[in-house]
Amino acid sequence: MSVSNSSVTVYGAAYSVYVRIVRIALGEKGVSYTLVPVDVFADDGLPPDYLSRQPFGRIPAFEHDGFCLYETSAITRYIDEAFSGPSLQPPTLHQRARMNQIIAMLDNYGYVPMVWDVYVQRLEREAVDEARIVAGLAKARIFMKALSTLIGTNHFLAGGEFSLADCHFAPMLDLFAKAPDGADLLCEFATVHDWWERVKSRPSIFAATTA
Ligand SMILES: N[C@@H](CCC(=O)N[C@@H](CS)C(=O)NCC(=O)O)C(=O)O
Repeated sequence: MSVSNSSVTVYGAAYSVYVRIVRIALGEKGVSYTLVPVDVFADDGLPPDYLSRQPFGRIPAFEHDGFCLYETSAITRYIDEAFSGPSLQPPTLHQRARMNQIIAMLDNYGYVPMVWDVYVQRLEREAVDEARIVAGLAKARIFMKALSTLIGTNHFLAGGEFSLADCHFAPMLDLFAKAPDGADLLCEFATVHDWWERVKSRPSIFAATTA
C-alpha cells in the first residue's frame, strides 16, 4: 500500500538513537515530517500528555494522518510499507528473516552495551565507570563477532540492498565509534568497519546523525 505522506509527525529528540532510526527510514523513503520535541531526560519530565502516545515513556512516538504508533521496529516497517520509494525490506524470505534477526539482536544485545555502557560512560559522564565500559566492550565484542558472521560477503547487513537493519544499526554504531574504546574495537571487525565506511555518509544517515 502506498498512501499520502500529507501529515507525518515524529515525537522525540534529535539526540535519540531510536528517533534517529525512524528519521533515517523516513529519509530513505523521501518522506517529509515534523519533529515535535520530546526530551525524555528533561529535568521537568515528559510533557503531561506524552504517555498517551507512548505509555512506557520512551521516544519516539509516531503519527501519520491520525494513525498513532510506537515501538521503533513497528514504525519503520510501517514507513516502508506506507510510502513509495525503494523498499527497505529485502525480497527473499531468508533475507527478511536475517534483517529481522539483526534488528532483534541490536535491540537486545547491541544497544545497551554500545550506547549506554561505552559511549555514554566514556563521553557523557563526569565520573566514568571503567568497569561498566569493560563489561560493555566485552558484550559489544560478542555482538560484533556474531554480526560479522551474519553479514558475510553482503554489501549491506541483510543482503545486497540497504534495509531496515542498516537503518537500525547506523545510529548505534555512530555513537559507539565516537568513543575511542568503541573505535578501537570496531577496527577489529573489518566486515562491520567496511560497512560503516560505506554507509556513514549516506544522506539519510548523515542527516540524522548530525542533527
Ligand atoms: N522499545 C523502544 C525503545 C526506545 C528507547 O529506548 N528510546 C530511548 C531513547 S533512544 C528512551 O526513550 N529512553 C528513555 C528511558 O530509558 O527512560 C522502541 O523501540 O521505540
